[in-house]
Amino acid sequence: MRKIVAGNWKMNMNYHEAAKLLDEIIISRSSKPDDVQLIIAPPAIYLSEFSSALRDLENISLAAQNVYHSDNGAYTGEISTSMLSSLGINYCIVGHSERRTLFKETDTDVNLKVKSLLKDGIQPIICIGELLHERENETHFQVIEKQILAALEGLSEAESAKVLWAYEPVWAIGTGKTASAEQAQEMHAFIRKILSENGFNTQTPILYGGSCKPGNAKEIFGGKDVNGGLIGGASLKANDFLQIANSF
Ligand code: 3PY
Repeated sequence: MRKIVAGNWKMNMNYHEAAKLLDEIIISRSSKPDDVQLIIAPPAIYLSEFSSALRDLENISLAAQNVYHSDNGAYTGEISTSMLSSLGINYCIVGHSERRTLFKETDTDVNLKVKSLLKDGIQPIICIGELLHERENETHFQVIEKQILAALEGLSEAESAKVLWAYEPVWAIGTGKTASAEQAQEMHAFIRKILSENGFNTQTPILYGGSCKPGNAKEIFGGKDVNGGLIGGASLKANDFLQIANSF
């Protein structure tokens, strides 16, 4: 299974800071073997230039952090999947908990975005995760099952093979709390079970996200169903991000 470490830069860094960080990552990875695929998700405004900078590098790809599902039209401020595809963007994060919570993105929105991305040849990184009270009242497995099935509604097994998953317990995002390696592995195995029971592809990467950092990445990535990470804050420092990428 492919190992993937993705950096979700969120809405951080001005252009100069972002370009410097990308350069540091490129310099350090250009001499590395191709064993771990890095994905960088910068703010959308930097995608065009970064995609030119990364053109010849196979082990670093770009992801958008969000997209709108319609092809074009009067949707002020939005970006379409075909626009991303025309820049050669390979991945797009969908359904991050910050989008679900702050921007009221629903499971239906996630499903529409996934379909639109696949139509334009972009691999969605679908974020799923339970809230703190859902873990505490032990409904976390039901929540995750519902999110998976809603995201893949109407998709074939072949289409589901193009999807990457990111399990991001919401209580571990921006809180400094991390799921234990056992909790992460347990949920990742559950995700594969749900995919299998519903006739979807089970061989797609499942990343862990939520306060993953150099100090805990190795332990978390040790889980047999954990294929890498979607990294928030720690992806904003080249050393931390690269250390995480070396944690397999
Ligand atoms: C985090 O680790 O904080 C994330 O939200 C990664 O997407």
